[in-house]
Amino acid sequence: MSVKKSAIISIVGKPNVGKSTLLNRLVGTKIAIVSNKPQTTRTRITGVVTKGDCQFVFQDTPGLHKPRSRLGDYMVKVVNDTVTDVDIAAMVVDPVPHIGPAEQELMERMKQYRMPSVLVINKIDTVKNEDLLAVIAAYSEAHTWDAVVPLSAKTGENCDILFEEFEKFAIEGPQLFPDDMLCDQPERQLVAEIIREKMLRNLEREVPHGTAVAVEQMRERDDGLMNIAATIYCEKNSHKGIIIGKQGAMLRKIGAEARKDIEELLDTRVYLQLWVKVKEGWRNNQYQMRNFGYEN
Ligand code: GDP
Ligand code: K
Ligand code: MG
Repeated sequence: MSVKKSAIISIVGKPNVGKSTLLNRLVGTKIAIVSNKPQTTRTRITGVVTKGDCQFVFQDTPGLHKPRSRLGDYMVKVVNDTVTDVDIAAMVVDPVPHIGPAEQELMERMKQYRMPSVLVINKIDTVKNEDLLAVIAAYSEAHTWDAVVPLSAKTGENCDILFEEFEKFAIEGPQLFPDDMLCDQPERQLVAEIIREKMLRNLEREVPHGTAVAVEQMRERDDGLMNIAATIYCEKNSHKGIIIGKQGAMLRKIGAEARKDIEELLDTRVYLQLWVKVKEGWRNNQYQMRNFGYEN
């Protein structure tokens, strides 16, 4: 069936509310990084779902935060661009009846731009039904929502309802992406994001936040095995030591965990080679940032 209408949905919200988990759930595959540490998602990730005659285009955006460096500025720019150029805003929140400054600011912007806005109260697997009512009441008082959907991105409960709500705001027009497309990011970037996720999971916070991953080679061998070579760039020699670990143990752990996910993503066996290099101050160097793929 050919697509006749589309909805572009920006998934916004403060860090750790479950935006990436929700995106993965909606797209049905792992295209965004999930971790319990903030700022995991550096780049804007777009997921595409085609259902019947409607195409849903989802954008996962970094959370709102104060910029610390040029990379921080860039991330804030991505957030601003995203909120102005989308059709629908889906604000994801934790199931607590307290509205923070990040939510406040997002609601103001939605109102200012007259965007259709859907409130997604996530993580309902962690609260009792009666506690949910207080959350709905608090948010309903603060903003006029086009829809309020309590769900669990983790278990999938209620996630299908979101599509119905978004479809109400779909706009007739030309097809935006091919039917079978899931994600607009090149595989190399996804592979790099997976390696970063494993560093975030395994290392102390200061180390992975100063790193970038460059995937230098991705080549499929005749027997189907995918050869991947990637370099982890860090800011200090001491960080390099931590990433590599005692007799290479940490790097092996990161590599083994990353390989498992990459195999799942690419649906093929993977041979992953990881290197660690020190590149001082890469975060403030615009040329290098472009090299790592952080430019629009
Ligand atoms: P983001 O920063 O908004 O993209 O949030 P993530 O998707 O990275 O999720 C942050 C943390 O919340 C992770 O540890 C997720 O596993 C967890 N999480 C996300 N959705 C749910 C949910 O529906 N229920 C529960 N219990 N945890 C969730
Ligand atoms: K996160
Ligand atoms: Mg995220």
